[in-house]
Amino acid sequence: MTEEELDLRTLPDDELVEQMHDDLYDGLAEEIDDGTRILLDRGWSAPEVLNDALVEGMRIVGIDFRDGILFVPEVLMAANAMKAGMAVLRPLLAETGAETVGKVVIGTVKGDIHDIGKNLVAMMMEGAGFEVIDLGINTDVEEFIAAILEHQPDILGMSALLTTTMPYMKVVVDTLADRGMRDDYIVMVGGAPLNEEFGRAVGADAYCRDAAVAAETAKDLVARKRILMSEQV
Ligand code: B1M
Repeated sequence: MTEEELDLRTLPDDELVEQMHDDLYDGLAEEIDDGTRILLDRGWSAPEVLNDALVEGMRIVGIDFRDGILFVPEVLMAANAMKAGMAVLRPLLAETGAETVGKVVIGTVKGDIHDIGKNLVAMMMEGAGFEVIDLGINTDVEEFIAAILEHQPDILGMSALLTTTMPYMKVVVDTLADRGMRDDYIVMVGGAPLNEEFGRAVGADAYCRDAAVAAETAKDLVARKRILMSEQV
């Protein structure tokens, strides 16, 4: 049977998920949209579809990109397919009906155009009840600071996917400190090449390994900040 003839609905869950990994690899946005909807119809939760079908598929793409089997145009198509699935999941991940628990300004740092992970974090934070101001990619320190001054968020979130761009997070934190603003905001960082130690080294309040942890950590840190502030009054 050719790709065109394959009816995704006839596949059992495990084969459908495998097929979605292949479709992501091949950058087939429409198929990813279909597969995502089918799994949801079968009772899968949005985070399950996200992690098992989409993020896992993207992990496989990443390995072959690293090993020189896939190149930028193919990875862009895979990213585009991933976004098609995320567009279906977005309202479900954001659907809590919770009151706004705080405000987040988030962006991918200067020199870096990776935004899939950052978008997921933004979505999960929205789902956790935050108002999210997303500055997009390639964000420099002045853009971060202008947004902070304009929106007065509880949290500044920065994402980086390249070892060459992750040090820029320290530039942002240091600039905040130089301008006497560092203690006014919670700083959260994340991205595949980062770790706890790096988070501490750049002076962030938290490093988060994934979007779910980021949303939980954000809620926790904002709640703690509110308690501290109420004790100071
Ligand atoms: Co790029 N790329 N890429 N790429 N790319 C990586 C990162 C790489 C590891 C691939 C590899 O070699 N294996 C490698 C970096 C190597 C390194 O730095 N040591 C790499 C490279 C080298 C490059 C280029 C330099 C390639 C080139 O041009 N020669 C170039 C860089 C351009 C630039 O930024 N200036 C480049 C370009 C691209 C594309 C444009 C083709 C595309 C991006 C499309 C897009 O984002 N719109 C792309 C992609 C897709 C990838 C991989 C394959 C996948 C990244 C991804 O989306 N992962 C990636 C390989 C990999 O990481 N396995 C790779 C899925 C996503 C859900 O995970 O982003 O980690 P992630 O986000 C997670 C967590 O990290 C965390 O939560 C997210 C969700 O759970 N998280 C946070 C992220 N941000 C957070 C913030 C938080 C908290 C948690 O708080 C605020």
